[in-house]
Amino acid sequence: MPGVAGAERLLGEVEEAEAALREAAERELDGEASFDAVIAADQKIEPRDAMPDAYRAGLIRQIAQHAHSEIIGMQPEGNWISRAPSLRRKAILLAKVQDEAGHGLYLYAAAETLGVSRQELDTALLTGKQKYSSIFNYPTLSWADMGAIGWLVDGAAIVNQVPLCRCSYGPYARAMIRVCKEESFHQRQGYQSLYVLAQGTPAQRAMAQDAVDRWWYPSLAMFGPPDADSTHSAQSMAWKVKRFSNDELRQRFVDMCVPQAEILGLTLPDPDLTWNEQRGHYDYTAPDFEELMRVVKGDGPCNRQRMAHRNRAHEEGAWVREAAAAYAEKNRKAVA
Ligand code: FAQ
Repeated sequence: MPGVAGAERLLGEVEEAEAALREAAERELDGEASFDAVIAADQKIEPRDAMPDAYRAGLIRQIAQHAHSEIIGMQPEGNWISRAPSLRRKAILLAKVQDEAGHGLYLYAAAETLGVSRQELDTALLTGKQKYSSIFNYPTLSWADMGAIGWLVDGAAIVNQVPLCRCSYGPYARAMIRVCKEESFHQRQGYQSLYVLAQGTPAQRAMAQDAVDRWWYPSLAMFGPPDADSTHSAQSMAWKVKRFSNDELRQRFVDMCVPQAEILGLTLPDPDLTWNEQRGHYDYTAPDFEELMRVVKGDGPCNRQRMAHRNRAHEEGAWVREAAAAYAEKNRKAVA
């Protein structure tokens, strides 16, 4: 498929990270290496290792937010499963949304290894104590949004997450390998879907362009505040959780999208997007970070709707959790 060279490169990076993880697991550090020595040696911290409280708390914050994003992120696309234009597109979208649920579950499991329970994490999401990504507070207005989300939102997600495959906490890094492989498929299906619309009737083309116009800046904002305003970056990079800054990753994403948009024959909604020979990167207009902060604080177009839906789904699922707990208890007694 045309236009996915950037995505191919990212998938290559995931495979290299996977090989590095295997290699790290085989190497042994002398005796009981301290936390700092493990980090300095680019080894992985595992659940039973000693770690500073702030490292543990910071990881719980990030992994939980990431898990919640995957779960809330099912809503904007789930909205279109019943209206997909063909059986094939419906099956693809169903599979994608199920993948997001799976990602949420691997990530909750990774967070649990840090000593927090699934119930605590659920409660933190449902009460708004913990956040989820700003991007899922925007509405999906047309079928073309499914293509734009796959291309831009999953595209931004993998640019941000491929470096996390090399993060210093073993369970998070391992979860990210699988997540990134699946996100890569998501990105391609979105791109392909948008490509078909862009080659279609004038109305389909206009719908594709409108979707790109609406999703571009929220996707740029996904990378977080500019480096100067990022509260966690410095510590997170010192601990090798984050490997690149918010602005570095945002730039990488812009550089990847411009040639892909050209192949689609669609424009990105930024008249100032120009190649800067000196920097070797595209110059671009930054997203509105005040809007990002408003959305993060709960005042985006769909925050209330997303939270109400999640709370309702949780209440309606109570009987499933009770049945699963009763079944587990029955099995436990049978074994005892
Ligand atoms: N939305 O100091 P920094 C996906 C908060 S998954 C909401 O720079 P950090 C898959 C941040 O938490 C998408 N909040 O923070 C999919 C902090 O607040 P706090 C999710 C944001 O952690 C696709 C404050 O601002 N991905 O898309 C956002 O160093 C399609 C200061 O920020 C991840 O979670 C935001 N955009 O860097 C599913 C990846 N940006 O907690 C369905 C893992 C910043 O102090 C369909 N996370 N904040 O109150 C990360 O890489 C990092 O946490 C960042 C933020 C880069 C998001």
